[in-house]
Amino acid sequence: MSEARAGFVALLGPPNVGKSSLLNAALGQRLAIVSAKPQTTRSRILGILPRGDAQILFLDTPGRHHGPKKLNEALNLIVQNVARDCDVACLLVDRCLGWTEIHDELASALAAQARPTLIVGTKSDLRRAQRNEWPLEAAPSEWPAQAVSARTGEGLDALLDAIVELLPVSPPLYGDEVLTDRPMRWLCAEMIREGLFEMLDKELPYSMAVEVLRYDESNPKILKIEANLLVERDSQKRIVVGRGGAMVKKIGIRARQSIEAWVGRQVHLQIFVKVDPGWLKNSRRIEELGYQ
Ligand SMILES: Nc1nc2c(ncn2[C@@H]2O[C@H](COP(=O)(O)OP(=O)(O)OP(=O)(O)O)[C@@H](O)[C@H]2O)c(=O)[nH]1
Ligand SMILES: [Mg+2]
Repeated sequence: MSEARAGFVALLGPPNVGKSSLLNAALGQRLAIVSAKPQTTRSRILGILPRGDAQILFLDTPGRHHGPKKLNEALNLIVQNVARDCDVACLLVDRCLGWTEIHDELASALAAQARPTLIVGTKSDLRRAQRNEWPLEAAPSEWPAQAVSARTGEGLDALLDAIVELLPVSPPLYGDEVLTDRPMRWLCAEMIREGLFEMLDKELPYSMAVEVLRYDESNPKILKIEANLLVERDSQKRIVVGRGGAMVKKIGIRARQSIEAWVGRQVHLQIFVKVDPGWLKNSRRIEELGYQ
């Protein structure tokens, strides 16, 4: 009989490479939010996947990036800590874009700690990806490489097998039925935030946060949620509210539908738009909002 294995597997890489999509594809359900814009994920998200005798504890991370704001510092710290504490690292490379400076930086950090690492080529379903070289010349050759697609599932089984091989021998670290360490109210805040990337232009979602004020499950038929959309300035609030409240209404409907699909019951969602000047520079607020 094979020995039981379990351990933490970090999903690391630049913004938009497909870390959260890979997590969701591996788990076979939607846990982390995904958007076409970079820098969507703002926290370490644990997603637990049982596989045979093994338990893979995925850690989705924010894309490693540069920037002056306190929020960026906090996000990069998360990446550093996860890279340090994981048992296995998956270093993701968008096959359409290839190896970048961020990969060099992450690869040297992982090599310095002798962390078992897999190079994962993402978005393999795209024609642009298929035209590029694979495996990558620039990637350290001692690390195994696996091409995958979160969209089609290509390469996922092989990747999961390769991960299990590298996991330490250990009994399961979480109960069978546990999917994540994140509370439902936080997941709901994230689902609301996902809609912002879809519906609001350009930079605005980066200045915004979602704060759940009330999460009331006492009625088994209806889940009641009240949430603040935080913006930094009045001018942003006007855009988010929209003409006659049209935009905030649209945001609310989209969020309600995705939360209903997730929890499988009716949701009453009330959303308020609130100006919270400087939340992006305030470490305490960043922590309160669960981005640390
Ligand atoms: N075609 C295709 N698109 C993908 C695939 N994986 C991710 N994407 C797209 O790439 C974009 C970014 O995906 P995310 O999963 O949010 O990327 P991320 O690395 O988590 O991004 P951050 O959280 O911003 O660091 C989204 O538009 C996804 O739909 C894939 O396998 N195939
Ligand atoms: Mg992400």
